[in-house]
Amino acid sequence: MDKTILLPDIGDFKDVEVVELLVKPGDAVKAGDSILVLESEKATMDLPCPEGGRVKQFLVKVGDKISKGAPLLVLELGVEAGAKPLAVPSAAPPPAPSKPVQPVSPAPSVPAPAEPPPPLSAAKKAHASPSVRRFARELGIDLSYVPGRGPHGRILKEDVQDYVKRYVAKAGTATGEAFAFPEVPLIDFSQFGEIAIQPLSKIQKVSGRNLHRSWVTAPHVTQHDEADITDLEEFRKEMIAKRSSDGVKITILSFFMKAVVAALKDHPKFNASLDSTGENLVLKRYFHIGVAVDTPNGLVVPVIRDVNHKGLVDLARELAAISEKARARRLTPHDLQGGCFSISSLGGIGGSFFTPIINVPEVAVLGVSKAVTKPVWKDGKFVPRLLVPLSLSYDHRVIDGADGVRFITRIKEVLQDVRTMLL
Ligand code: CAO
Repeated sequence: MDKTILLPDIGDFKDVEVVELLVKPGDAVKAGDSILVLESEKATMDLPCPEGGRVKQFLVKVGDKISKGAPLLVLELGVEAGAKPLAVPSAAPPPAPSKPVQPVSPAPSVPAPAEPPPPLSAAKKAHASPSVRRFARELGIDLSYVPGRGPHGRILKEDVQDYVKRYVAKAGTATGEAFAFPEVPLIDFSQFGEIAIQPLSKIQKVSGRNLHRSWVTAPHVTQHDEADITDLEEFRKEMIAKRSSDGVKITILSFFMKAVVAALKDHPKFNASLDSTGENLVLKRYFHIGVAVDTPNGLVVPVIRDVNHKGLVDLARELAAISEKARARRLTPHDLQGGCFSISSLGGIGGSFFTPIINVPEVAVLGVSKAVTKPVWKDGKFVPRLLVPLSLSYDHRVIDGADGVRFITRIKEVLQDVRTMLL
């Protein structure tokens, strides 16, 4: 026998909005099960079904405004709750919500939640207070997706918040929770001992954001090698002695800049950036090299322009001037823009090999560590040679491993015999 369920007297309310249907045609319900949610200006309420049976047809839909006595649904009486749902005739009005509501919709590329949507009938098991339902609705969350951790599986506000947090973490990755960025735990370090809080400098905050962006957007590969700079150092010292009256000391870094330009000319893909679509390379015909400078306030990367047109002495002069300007915090935006490739030299400090981080949108960076004299097998015997460790990081989206090796080999070739710079 069929019975039409009407909206009972729910107090002093008229034109109350139907905001959610909690069951669908074919579902079996028992007396007291919530069948829909109403929302007035003052409150949100679940409406219980007065009798048990199987839902045959809804006579209202989400968005309808209804008052006492309005027909809500047709119920087939005498069907036990828990009975298998019937196939819904195609003529029946579509169940609502017919599609899971996407919890957040920042961009079309955001992947769907990793777990498959639960069956809609789970919605009626989504026990939650009206205030939690309203909270979920404000966020656009379908509660049937949210696991409840309250008594008897009731969904709490914290469950909805946790769900959103997990979704947002997951949204950044197509591979699901296992590879989502794990949250950094909040730890009160003072529980372990004395602490002091030191705010980061403005430069540290800005460079930290840039480094993080580079690290997570560009898949880095770092290729290491050593270049024999024994002859280069001899030549440099000779030049310094000859030009002592200039007051300019030719630095090793000037040679590295020239060697990098020679390699960029031979391998134009390294003097490029991906365009905003990620589908094209923007090849640059100019040669502006960024140099990482360590300042008391943090790391900055001023740019030396047109390195291809400048000699070693000019480069050394410009390098000294720009690093002094950086340390005096007098760099202008122009000084920091337009770089094609960066060099990070820690050679004056020490260490051997490291992973420099690409200054995105550039596609590669050269790290230089401290040159050390080592025994090298040459012409049938070991000879002492000055070897400088080189670490080339490149963006693997743009550069293949073979190109990476060719590029570092060309740099090495130039450093080992500066005459090849002219080739
Ligand atoms: N191997 C051995 N010695 C080296 C060397 C190398 N690779 N590079 C430099 N040196 C020597 C120099 O010849 C100089 O020695 P002398 O005074 O006896 O001639 C001494 O080390 C100091 O050099 P420097 O580092 O002051 O000068 P530079 O021209 O080589 O570098 C600059 C200039 C601005 C790059 C450097 O001062 C600097 O700030 N380096 C740090 C960059 C940095 O922090 N990078 C890390 C980025 S990731 O966090």
